[in-house]
Amino acid sequence: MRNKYRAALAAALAATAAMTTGCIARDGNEPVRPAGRAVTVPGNPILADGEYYSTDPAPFVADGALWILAGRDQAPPDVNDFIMGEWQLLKTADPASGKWTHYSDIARPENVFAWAGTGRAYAGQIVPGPDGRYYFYAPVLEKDSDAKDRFAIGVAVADSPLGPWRDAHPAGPIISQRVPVANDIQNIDPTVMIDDDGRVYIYWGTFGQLRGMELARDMITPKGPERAIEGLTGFFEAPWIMKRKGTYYMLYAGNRAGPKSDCTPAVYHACIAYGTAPSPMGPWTYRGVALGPVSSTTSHSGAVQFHGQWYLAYHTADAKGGGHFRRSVALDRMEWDDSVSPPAIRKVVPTRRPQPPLAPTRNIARAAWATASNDPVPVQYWIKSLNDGVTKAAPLPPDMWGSWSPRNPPRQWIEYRWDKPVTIDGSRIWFWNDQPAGSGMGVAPPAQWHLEYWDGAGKGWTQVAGASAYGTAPGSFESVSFPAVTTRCLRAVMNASTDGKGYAGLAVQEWEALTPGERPPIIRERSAPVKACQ
Ligand code: FUB
Repeated sequence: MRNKYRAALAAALAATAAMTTGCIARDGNEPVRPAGRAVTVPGNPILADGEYYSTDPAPFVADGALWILAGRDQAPPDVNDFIMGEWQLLKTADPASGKWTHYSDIARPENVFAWAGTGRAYAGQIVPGPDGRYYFYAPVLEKDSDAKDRFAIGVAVADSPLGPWRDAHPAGPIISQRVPVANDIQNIDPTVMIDDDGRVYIYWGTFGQLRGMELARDMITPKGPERAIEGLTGFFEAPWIMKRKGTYYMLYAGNRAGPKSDCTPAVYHACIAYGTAPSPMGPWTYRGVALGPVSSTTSHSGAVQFHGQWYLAYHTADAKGGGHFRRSVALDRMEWDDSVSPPAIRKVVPTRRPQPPLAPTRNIARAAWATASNDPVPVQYWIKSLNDGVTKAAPLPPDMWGSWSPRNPPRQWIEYRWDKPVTIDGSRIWFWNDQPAGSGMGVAPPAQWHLEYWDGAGKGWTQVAGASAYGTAPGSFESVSFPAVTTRCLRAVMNASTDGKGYAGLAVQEWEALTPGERPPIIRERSAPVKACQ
């Protein structure tokens, strides 16, 4: 009886330890595996309530189920940093059922690798090995290293995706700035493929640098040589290797940006692009875009075939309280166009769980086409964020319209155009700054601003009459009201801050145009510009 009680107590303590510290093997005992919690989800993101953010998905199939390895974003809402202490798993027997099991904290860098520090549990991948075990390729920070960049890739092994994960190469990372050869890149985002002939290949990299190398068949030992992979246009990071019908495919986060780019309008954002090759080491040919930019600045994907259907797992900022550093995993179907050679990936259509109806509003900006005096807007900014309805405590440049350039002019304007005349009697604007008022450099609040509308009766651009004060404080909405005007085009004209020697740039996170009464919101995703007022 006493022994039974002891055993139960030991099991309970072990289970608590596993839930709080990740899954650790205990010599001679049954492995302790984290308990999952069932979640039923009506759509993307999979975990949406903001309790757990999940990021950098890497899907795989094991034990008849579809699994997704994910990191965990833990940054507070106003912190722009990858604070990521652990990895987690999501598992489903059928993605269409919406029934998932969520295993949090399946591993932490410092628990698996004696040579790793805490945090920075970046994008890894679990690969079922030929020996029936699972291999986990994990980018972590080395605790003690004289390398300029301490990111390194370790390999862990386990009998189950749930662990316990043990370092498969306790001597240290298999890839770093020091091993197997010296390199000067950031060694993260590993992706691994076992080819049909049993040979194993690993690819990794970020900031435009992609490397590839053969591993020994033990899934662990670098065989080399380490090669720079070329030909994947706009490669930024997040490679994902796979093979279908004899062709090698590389999905990746691409950031070739510009108003005419097929990838992304803003350089901070990314699309998921892909290329193909006839052999694991190339030559690689760029083929197009598999997924357009998502709501988070980073994009990271993995594809998998499960019960005959291909799926793309990716992350977004769409969960409750989500953001660029509070991302959440989504899963959608991925289809192939087999009428071309090599078969092409059809652009994935992202889906979302049903959203609550938006509250009635006076703001009609979301139905307008936005343009600006500095068109084409510099690629770090995004004109469409002016009227996307989103303001953030710690925005990144593509969360705003901006005008900063090495030589800023004294005046800029932003403009809304509607298809038909609208009646407006107020406006709210949210300025952003990194320099104080009166500065002649960086981005500062405007010295003054005012609203002008297009007078179709012949006066052209006309300042609104009888406006209340135009506030210029950054970081919250400044409101202005005026007797109603009816127009098709509205401008906010801003005089740049100056120190008498130069002019600062200007930036606006959100700009609203208000009608006299509330109405159901009209949101238009416009792909073509609305005609100018003239
Ligand atoms: O999550 C940290 C980093 O953000 C990943 O390693 C990149 O791929 C990007 O998603």
